[in-house]
Amino acid sequence: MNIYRIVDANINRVSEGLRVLEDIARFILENAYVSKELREMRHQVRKSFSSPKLIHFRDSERDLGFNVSQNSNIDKKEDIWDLIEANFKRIQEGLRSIEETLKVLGHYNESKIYESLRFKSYTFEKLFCPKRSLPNTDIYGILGEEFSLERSNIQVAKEMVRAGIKIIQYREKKKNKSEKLKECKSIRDITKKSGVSLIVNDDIDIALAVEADGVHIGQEDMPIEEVKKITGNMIIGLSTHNEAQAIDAVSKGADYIGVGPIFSTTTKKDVEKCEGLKYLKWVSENISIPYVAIGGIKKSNILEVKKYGGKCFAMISEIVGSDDIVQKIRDIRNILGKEGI
Ligand code: TZP
Ligand code: MG
Repeated sequence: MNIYRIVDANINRVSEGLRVLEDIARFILENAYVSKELREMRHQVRKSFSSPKLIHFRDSERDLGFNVSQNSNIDKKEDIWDLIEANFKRIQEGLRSIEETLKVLGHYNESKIYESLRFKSYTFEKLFCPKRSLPNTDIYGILGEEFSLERSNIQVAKEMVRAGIKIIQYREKKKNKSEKLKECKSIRDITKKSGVSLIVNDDIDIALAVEADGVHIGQEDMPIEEVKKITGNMIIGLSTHNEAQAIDAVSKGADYIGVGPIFSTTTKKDVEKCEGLKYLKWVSENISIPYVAIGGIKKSNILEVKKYGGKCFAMISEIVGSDDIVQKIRDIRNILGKEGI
């Protein structure tokens, strides 16, 4: 029956699409993990249904699709992202076609396998999205309810957004997961509406659940290469306290590093040793990825931090602990020589 031709043609079509994406992941995006997973998927596509009837009904010479394809303009690709999108479409359409056709042929179990492969391809498509990048900004806002003068994290986030902050980190050490998740969902809504990036500290699962722009992890957390496997195109920030950690962070693919503590701080428990301004200066001269100075930074000392190479400044207590958050941010920006908001 000719219906087997549909299955055969689509298994080839899907495998070819996967092969293109596998090569892009390997040679262009240099993501060995995704490339390996796609190869595995390609093998599953080939192996999950076999029947002598497939070859028996194959007839590529007479395949009408070939002529149509040869004379078509639809395939024109402007850039690599078009190519990626087109190949995912091709794969998903092909898998859907196999899935439906196998049902007609009575191969229900195999049809389910191809259906699950189609869902898997949607996940992979997300991993191919262009990498997000840290906004180029002066102030990196960090939440912390216990320092917020009885205001909630949500209220403080709204104030930060009102003040024109472009990146907010959710950092909460006192609450349980479900409280954090609930709060983060609201903060995600607030930040998304105003085009502000949201980074979640520590909890990669919450970052994924609320579709944050990124995660921030420390030296004791999951290694960055493992984090990268599950966070797709999210930004990954890593706290560093010395030169060796900075070099390591760059080589493992961090998108930015935290540099500090610059000055002494009581906001963080068990704060790490760091040669503060000296280390910052070294980073400013030797590290090519974005870096964020942190720890004890105030309106009163921020110019000194700038003198040592600081470009982006993270502050917790100075901002969340001020009576008038919008005014404090305006003051800091004036000191830094930026235009007021
Ligand atoms: N990492 C290094 S110092 C620090 C963190 C999270 C705390 C910064 O808080 P503050 O109030 O700005 O000193
Ligand atoms: Mg941490």
